[in-house]
Amino acid sequence: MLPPSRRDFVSLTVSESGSYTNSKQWRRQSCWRKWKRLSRLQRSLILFTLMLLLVCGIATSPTLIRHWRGEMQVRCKNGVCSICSLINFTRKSAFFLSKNYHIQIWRGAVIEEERASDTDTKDTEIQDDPASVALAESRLEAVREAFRHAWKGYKNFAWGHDELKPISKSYGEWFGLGLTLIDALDTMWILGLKEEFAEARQWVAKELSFDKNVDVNLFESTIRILGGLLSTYHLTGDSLFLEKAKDIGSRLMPAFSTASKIPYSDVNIGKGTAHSPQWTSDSTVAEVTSIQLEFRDLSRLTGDPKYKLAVMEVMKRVHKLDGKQDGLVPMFINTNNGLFTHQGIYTLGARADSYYEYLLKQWIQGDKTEKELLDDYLQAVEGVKKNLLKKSTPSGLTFVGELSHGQFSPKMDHLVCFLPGTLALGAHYGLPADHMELAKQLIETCYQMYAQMETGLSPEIAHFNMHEGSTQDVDVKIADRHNLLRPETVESLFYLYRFTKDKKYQQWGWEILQNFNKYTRVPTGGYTSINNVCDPASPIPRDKMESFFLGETLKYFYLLFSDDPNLISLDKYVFNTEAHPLPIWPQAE
Ligand code: DMJ
Repeated sequence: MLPPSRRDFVSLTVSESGSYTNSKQWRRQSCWRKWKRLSRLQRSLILFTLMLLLVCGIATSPTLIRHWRGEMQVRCKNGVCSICSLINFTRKSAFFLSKNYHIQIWRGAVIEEERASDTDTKDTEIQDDPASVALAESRLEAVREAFRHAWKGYKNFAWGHDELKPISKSYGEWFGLGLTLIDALDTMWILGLKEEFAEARQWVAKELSFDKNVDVNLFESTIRILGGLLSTYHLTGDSLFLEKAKDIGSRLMPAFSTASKIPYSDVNIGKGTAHSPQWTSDSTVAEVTSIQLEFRDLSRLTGDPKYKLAVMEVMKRVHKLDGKQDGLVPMFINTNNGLFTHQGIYTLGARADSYYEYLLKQWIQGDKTEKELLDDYLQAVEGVKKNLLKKSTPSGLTFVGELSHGQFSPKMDHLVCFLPGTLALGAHYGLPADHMELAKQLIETCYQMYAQMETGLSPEIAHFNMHEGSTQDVDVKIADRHNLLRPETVESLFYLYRFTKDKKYQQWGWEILQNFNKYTRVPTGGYTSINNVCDPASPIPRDKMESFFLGETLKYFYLLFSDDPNLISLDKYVFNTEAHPLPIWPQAE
């Protein structure tokens, strides 16, 4: 074998007398003579064949096809940018062009300003060998196709209503505010589905009214409706969405009129009244602490501090409360006295999950200036490590269990699978490197929650085995076998892929998407949640497509399969807990 230095090139020797140039001229003349000797028919045939080859070559070039379809992307490598590899120019001029000539905004290929550090340059590299580009494009198209299929069902059977019931070809109403349509707006924008977006915008302009005598849940309507409208406004610059966001935002404010400043769970947006559920005066901790990104953004956009003040008061009070264990919070808080209730139970799943997510994300949104939020987040991660992390048998998967009055339970909700993504995001922002290591371990576990099921789809809740001799890591109780098309694992796969570029995360996501297509896709349009992930022969449809399937799950699939780090850059945007990207504030504010 040749030494490395001699392996990768061939040499060409040119004689001193210049005979190489002479022989080239001679060959050119002899070709011309041969050409002239051909009959007119022969020449026409050759020219026709060459033209045909040229046309076929252009038509099958993925780069040019994308160019014609308006999918221009600016690619930057070592300070040099190109649009579809056709034009080369510096990154600065790319930004200039984007501003002045409006080079693509569809497909969300938002062109970012030059970035500060050298290490960041690596992030802007795009894997652009033809095979990777073709694979990525086919997967992105598969997501667009899935969205169109879901949208077809929604449009035909549930247009303007909250949720599609794809099996009965009807709809379900929760707030009566077109929840799926609003949740899906920015997904359509990011996926480049122009026609669908235009139809939906028309509905928002003509039909959407918040002047309705209806009780809505503060948290759900904030993350899905307010969050969806705000992010669509940020992505499109269309003031229609800002006006609607202001309207719903101000109608939700009565929820904060409590003695404790801890908001009620329900608001009547027509009457301007708010209350707790009938059976309790408690609110859920995750709910009152996961509305902050949206209301803070609304204050920034309107210049009216009242929204931000209301939600930050909640954070201040929760920050000071007794009843936490190593930074972990209980699941309920009382709206009369502002104290935690049902103490002693700690989970990263339902009712507490997004409290942890929003500690980190508010700190990021505020450009890393709010120290209390960071302190609480760091303490909570330590609390998770100390109290809730264990390994399963036989594979040694790291999982996050629950604590109930000092007793550990190896129960993990699928909802907990937001955590690897959040930990990875924190590590990206300079938090301890072991957060990233933990993120990698946990995403493996979340993937296994899918891979170890007969359908390849995760149950709502998994119980991990810890006793010696167990032959499988995950047990699923009969009541926990359903799958609601939830996004958390895909969300975390997206973050892990963005930060590590490890292709296995895309591959895992691809398997999951195929299994959604296999077991939850309804032929007449839409996707349905199912009752039994353990039985491929009879997964049993539940006849409901949750709005977050379009708002979150498909959006995160798309972002996962995209190799463009500027497609909703994580240095510019922070996603709310319903996958609606909101801008990170510049330091000066
Ligand atoms: C979504 O509404 C949000 O992601 C929320 O934080 C948790 N539940 C659903 C998705 O599973």
